[in-house]
Amino acid sequence: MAKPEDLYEAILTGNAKVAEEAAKAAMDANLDPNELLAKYMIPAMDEVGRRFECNEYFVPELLIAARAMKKALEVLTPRLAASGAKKAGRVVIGTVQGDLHDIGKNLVASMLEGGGFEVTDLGIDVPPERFVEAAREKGDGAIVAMSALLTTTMTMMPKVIQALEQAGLRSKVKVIVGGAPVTQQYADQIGADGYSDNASGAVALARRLVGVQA
Ligand code: B1M
Repeated sequence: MAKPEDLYEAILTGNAKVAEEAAKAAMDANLDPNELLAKYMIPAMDEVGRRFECNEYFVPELLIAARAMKKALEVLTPRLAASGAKKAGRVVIGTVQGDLHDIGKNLVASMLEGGGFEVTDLGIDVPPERFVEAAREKGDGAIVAMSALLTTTMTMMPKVIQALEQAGLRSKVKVIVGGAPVTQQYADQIGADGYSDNASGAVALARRLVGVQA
C-alpha cells in the first residue's frame, strides 16, 4: 500500500501507479494538496530537471516522470479546484506556441478554478491568434494567462501582447505571465499586468487584478 511520502520517489522514477496510489492515500488521510505539492511533487520534478541537466536523465525519463506527476495531480485536482470561493472572473490560460510543458499551467488552471475563476484552458502550443480569439470571446475584464517553460518560447509572450494590441483588446483585458524562466523583470519589460512564480501566487494576483480581496 503506497503512502503519501512515496510521492517523491514515485514521480522521480516515473512510477505512475504508485504516484496515483500515494496521492489517493494522501487524500483519504485528508492531507492538504498544497502541502503535498510543495513537499514532494514539485521537488521531485525539480530533481528530474536537475538530472536531465547533468545527463543522468534523458527525454524518456522526463516523459515518464511527467506522466506520474500528472496521475498524482489528477487525484489532487478536485480538491484544488473546490475551495467554494465566490466567482471572481474569467481567465483564458495556455502554454505559449512552441512549448509543450503543461504541468505547471494545469496546476495554475486548477488553482484559479479553486480561487473562483471560470477558466478556459487553451492547452499547449497556443498561437497568439488563439489567445486573441479566446480573449475576444470572454469579453472585457477577462484575464489572459500565459505559461512558458523554455527560454526559447517565453519570447512568444510579447507577441501575444502585440496581437492583443493589434486586435484592439489590450486595454480590455489583463495579462499575467509565469513559468520557470519568466521573471518579474521580464513581465515588466513586455508590458504584462502581472507575474507570479507559483500557482497560488497566480491566484492571488488574478484576484487582485479583478478587484477581489486575495
Ligand atoms: Co522540459 N525542460 N523540455 N520537458 N522539462 C525543462 C523546462 C528544463 C528546465 C529542464 C532542464 O534542462 N533542467 C529545460 C528548459 C531549459 C531552458 O529553456 N532554460 C527543458 C528542456 C530543454 C526541454 C526540451 C527542449 C528537451 C529536448 O527535447 N531536448 C523539450 C522541449 C519540448 C517543447 O516544449 N517544445 C522538453 C520536453 C519536456 C517533456 C515533454 C519531456 C516534459 C513535459 C511534459 C509535460 O509538461 N506534459 C518535460 C519536463 C517534465 C521538464 C521538467 C523536468 C519539469 C517541468 C515541470 O513540470 N515542473 C523541467 C525542469 C524543471 O522545471 N525543473 C523541464 C513542475 C511544474 C509544477 O513546475 O511548470 O515550473 P512549472 O510551474 C510552476 C511555476 O513555474 C509556476 O507555477 C507552477 C507551480 O508552482 N507557473 C506559473 C507556471 N506557469 C505559470 C503561469 C502563471 C503563473 C505561474 O501565470 C499565468
